[in-house]
Amino acid sequence: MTDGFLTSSHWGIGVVHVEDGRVRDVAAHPDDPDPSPINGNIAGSLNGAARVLRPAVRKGYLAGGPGAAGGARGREDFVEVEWDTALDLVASELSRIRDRHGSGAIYAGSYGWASAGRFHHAQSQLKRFLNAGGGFVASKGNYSYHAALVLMPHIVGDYRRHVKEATRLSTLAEHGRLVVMFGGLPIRNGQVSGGGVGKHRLRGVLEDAARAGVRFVNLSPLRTDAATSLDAEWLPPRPGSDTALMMALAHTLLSERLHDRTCLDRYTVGFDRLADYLNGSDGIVKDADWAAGLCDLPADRIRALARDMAAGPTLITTAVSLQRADWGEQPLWMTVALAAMLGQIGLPGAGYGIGYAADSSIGTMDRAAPWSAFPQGTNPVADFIPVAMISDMLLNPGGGYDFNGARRTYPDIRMVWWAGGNPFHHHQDLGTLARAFQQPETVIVNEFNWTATARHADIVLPVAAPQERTDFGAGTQDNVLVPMPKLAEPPGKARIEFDIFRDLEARLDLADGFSKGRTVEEWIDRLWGDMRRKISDLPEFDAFLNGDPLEFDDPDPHHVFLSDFRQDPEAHRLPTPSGRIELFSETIAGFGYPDCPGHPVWQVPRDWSLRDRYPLHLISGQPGTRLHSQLDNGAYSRSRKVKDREPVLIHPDDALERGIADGDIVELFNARGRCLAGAVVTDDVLQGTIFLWTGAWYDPDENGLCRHGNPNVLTHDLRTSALSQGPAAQSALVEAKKAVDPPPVLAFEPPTFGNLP
Ligand SMILES: Nc1nc2c(c(=O)[nH]1)N[C@H]1C(S)=C(S)[C@@H](COP(=O)(O)OP(=O)(O)OC[C@H]3O[C@@H](n4cnc5c(=O)[nH]c(N)nc54)[C@H](O)[C@@H]3O)O[C@H]1N2
Ligand SMILES: Nc1nc2c(c(=O)[nH]1)N[C@H]1C(S)=C(S)[C@@H](COP(=O)(O)OP(=O)(O)OC[C@H]3O[C@@H](n4cnc5c(=O)[nH]c(N)nc54)[C@H](O)[C@@H]3O)O[C@H]1N2
Ligand SMILES: [Mo]
Repeated sequence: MTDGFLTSSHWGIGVVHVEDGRVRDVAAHPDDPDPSPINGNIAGSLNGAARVLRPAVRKGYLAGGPGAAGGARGREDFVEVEWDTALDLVASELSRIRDRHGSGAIYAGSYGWASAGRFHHAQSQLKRFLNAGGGFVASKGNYSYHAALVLMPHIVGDYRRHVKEATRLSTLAEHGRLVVMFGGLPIRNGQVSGGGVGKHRLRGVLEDAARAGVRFVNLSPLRTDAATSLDAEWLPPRPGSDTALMMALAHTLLSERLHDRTCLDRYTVGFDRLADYLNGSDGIVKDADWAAGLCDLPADRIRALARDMAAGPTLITTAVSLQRADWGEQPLWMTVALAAMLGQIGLPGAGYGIGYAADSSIGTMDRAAPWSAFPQGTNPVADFIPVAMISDMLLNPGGGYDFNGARRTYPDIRMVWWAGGNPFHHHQDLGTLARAFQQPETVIVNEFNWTATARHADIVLPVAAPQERTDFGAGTQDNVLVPMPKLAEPPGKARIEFDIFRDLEARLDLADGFSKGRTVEEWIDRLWGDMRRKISDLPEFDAFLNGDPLEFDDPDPHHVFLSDFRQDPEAHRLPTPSGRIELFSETIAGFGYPDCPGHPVWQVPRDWSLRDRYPLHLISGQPGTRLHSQLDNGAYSRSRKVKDREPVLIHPDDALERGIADGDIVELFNARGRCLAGAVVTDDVLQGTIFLWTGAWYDPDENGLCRHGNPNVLTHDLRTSALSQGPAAQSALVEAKKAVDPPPVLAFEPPTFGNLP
């Protein structure tokens, strides 16, 4: 038995120290071989000044009622109110909107990671509640790997299957030889797994491979994207140039006859179309000399790498960051094409994988059984938007757009309701989002902290945090069930979301469609009971809640992606139109999108035309010190800030040229926006590229300058392509200078509260 109470987070199991009824400290679980220090944020954030303690309504909304806000959202004071007042407002507004405009005028795509815990999952609570009363406009896809979700079914098969069935990295030690990593395999990101992780295995399994003699090549603008212990060779391409680099590798294989023609014939269609393109069907031969000018790597080194890749087992890994960029489908398609040319797809320790290290479970673990979840019900509204089209939707009601072969129309949204996400951290071009958020008549946000999203709401409902409610945790692709006993009371007037929706259900006369008349305890018993019927030897919930995590066997520890297809491509046809890997897709060609034709193509990222004015490529990678924006006001995240600002990594030459010294507060800017950040001068980052981690709480002054360092004031809100309409955050160019008279950061303070006159 562990000494202390357990909790579960997306970054692992924590052992909680409670004192005077408050969470004081969360330590690592002793059985975790590589625990995450992100636990160090929990106590400070839950007890911080930014905690939402009472329901609050924007002053102008309370006085004037619903309507477009004309700039007041995000600027006006709030008035704290009683729960009855807040819930009456929500209930009457929901009824008004539904009566007048229908449920298709409510947007509750509500994207976000929320917290671990199978029952209290924020989006499930909100969506089940809205489904019980008529539904809502949903969102499709995610900010993580949206282009992959749309592209991969056309060319190989469901991307979620790629994730679940990724070739186990443990096969590298025995069968591997070379790992070529586009975007590296950052251990920093492998701290996290959706829904939770019992044990962090990524570092261990890669180190096993290195010890067995496997070589790693880190093709990434950040040296530390490969763990030091892997002793990887660092070949940093210019960000956004990977498609060209991959094409040059492919061209070398082709021109030196190092490609596997037998495998291409057996497992793929359309290679000849791609080969013609590589050979210059558009007038440009995609050879190493051509690519060298785009990716800034020596042509000879590109050729040598291609020969090395063809000389024996090679695993190509591509980070999903590469597809969160202009034309993000292309590096994915070229990854598949390169691996197909090497002829090793379906072999252990070889082939390709997309998204390794983006989640600690990918290629390291799978779950033994489907864990129970709070059912969301069915949504009577069929309408949706691709998730990253939120600003466009709000600004263009009735407007048209392309998506995956369809011509669609934006809904006319009157109400936005968010729970468990932070669009004012996660969405691109926050200046435009702030304008878009003025359009709806009502914005409701459930939060436990005063994030920028809560500040842009009309009605803010304060909710309990994971340690303030009873639940059980389990990662979607992990094999551990974790007790999550309630360890503290929610502070102030904060409440459990289920209870909030139950009260609303009563006000709206929804005939128990949300709660089915059950309490939290009754629901959890039911979900647990469902699992006990499927998994033998599962204890009673009460015994489990006071005990250790329950670990199950890994169902398939040596799995190899597409090994069945390799053995028999007829018996195991892929779910593509041809049943094979499509290096040319008739379907995609038929859509007629100039920015995503029928085979992989090289296109110049949009911001590159601005290089003269904004010469630095901004990469906004996932932060090592937190999960996105979650608990950014906690101790560990704050300990890494530079003079209270989010750290930005800048190469010594770039710093020198601009008179910037390590520890300076700098201003990053382009035509879209400006933010402050704290300079960390380091040659771990490629010259010409700067790294500003995502997730610093957006802290705009009156002129839209973010005082704290959220990169999304600088990113563009143009999507990957008309095919998938995925977010393209990694394609922004910026300039940097030393900041003059930087104002203090106010992000972690609560907003100003006033009284109604
Ligand atoms: N520039 C740039 N932008 C990016 C990215 C990038 O690489 N670069 N990455 C993108 C990616 S991959 C992602 S996944 C997104 C992540 O974007 P989000 O998932 O929106 O980010 P989080 O910070 O995890 O937001 C979760 C919010 O839910 C709240 N929360 C937690 N638990 C609960 C709960 O029980 N109830 C309620 N009501 N709220 C809760 C937290 O306080 C937090 O504010 O960001 C995207 N944005
Ligand atoms: N600690 C922590 N871990 C996380 C998260 C978190 O917030 N915190 N978020 C989780 C989530 S939701 C997701 S989706 C995953 C995301 O996983 P990823 O998308 O893989 O994560 P990133 O950190 O954005 O990118 C990984 C690396 O790709 C490199 N890179 C960026 N652009 C380019 C490019 O154009 N070319 C090349 N060759 N390399 C490039 C950068 O050097 C960057 O460090 O991470 C997950 N893991
Ligand atoms: Mo993500």
